[in-house]
Amino acid sequence: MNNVIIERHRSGDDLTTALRQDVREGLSASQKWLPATWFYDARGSELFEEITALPEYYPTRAEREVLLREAPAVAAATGARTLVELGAGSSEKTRALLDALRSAGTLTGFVPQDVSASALTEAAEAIAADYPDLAVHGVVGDFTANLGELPGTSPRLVAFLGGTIGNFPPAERAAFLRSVRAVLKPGEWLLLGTDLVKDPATLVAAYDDARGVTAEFNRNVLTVLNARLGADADPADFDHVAVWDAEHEWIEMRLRARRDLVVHVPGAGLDVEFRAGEHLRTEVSAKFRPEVVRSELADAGFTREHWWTDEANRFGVSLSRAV
Ligand code: AVJ
Repeated sequence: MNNVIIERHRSGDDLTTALRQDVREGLSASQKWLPATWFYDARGSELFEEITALPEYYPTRAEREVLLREAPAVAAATGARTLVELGAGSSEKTRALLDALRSAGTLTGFVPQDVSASALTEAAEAIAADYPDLAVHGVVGDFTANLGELPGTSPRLVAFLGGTIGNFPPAERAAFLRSVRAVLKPGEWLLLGTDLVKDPATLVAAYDDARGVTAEFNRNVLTVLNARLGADADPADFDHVAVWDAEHEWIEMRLRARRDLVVHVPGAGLDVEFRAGEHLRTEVSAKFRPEVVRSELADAGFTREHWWTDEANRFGVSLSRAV
């Protein structure tokens, strides 16, 4: 294949440095926490793909339903020449957009970006093989850090799908949307997927499936600590916990220590003590109300031109234009 290049903004060393910082901050806090990005080594990305096929995990299917139905409308509205996908993962749902933009005759380039080098490379190569006329320019990096360096010909359409925006706490979410706006020219586009507030039982089941795949995904962050920072965490010492925080309207995933224990993290110069029952927060996944998404987009300098949901109203997709 000669229509694919992969650019690395983050080496393995950069990742280790960033993880060390996050560990020093989050694991020495009185309420222990880590950012959700650390699930996604090769194994974590695979586990997430497995999650997307679980009966309880509706967001992927709901979003795919919207994209399959509305991709032609996205293509007609945007006339995008470049599709940039942040946190692309396997890019499976993105094919609906690529197909529609290709049929519309405007698309020349696809820029998938992801923190996981293995997931990104695999996805970029698969797409390059299936779309031989498309210039595929993969970027391995963190979508918060490397936005300014995203390539592509105007008009660009930035897609941030899956509801991953919900992983940011509110203040960081606003900063992130502003930074996306800052790299776009007026008239360029953002396609944003947001999971919607719904009954807590449905939400909790989506993050605590019967087969335990999400539990394994959650514990994978410990394996990443062990591999990158020489830690000695035993995943079997922690239970998977998923709770709905009704005040903040987000799901929290946590790991709960089954006994008093110490995790040594030599790569961060830290010994982390857990009391039996103590929680480590590993993810927040915020759920949204349609009007809040619109106003947050407006605050960041976007006009929402389309709002689509699946038939069952579980998941929303916003198409917005940079003001
Ligand atoms: C990939 C961030 C959208 O928050 O639903 C799946 C990750 N965590 N199950 C989400 C996830 C637990 C997922 N995102």
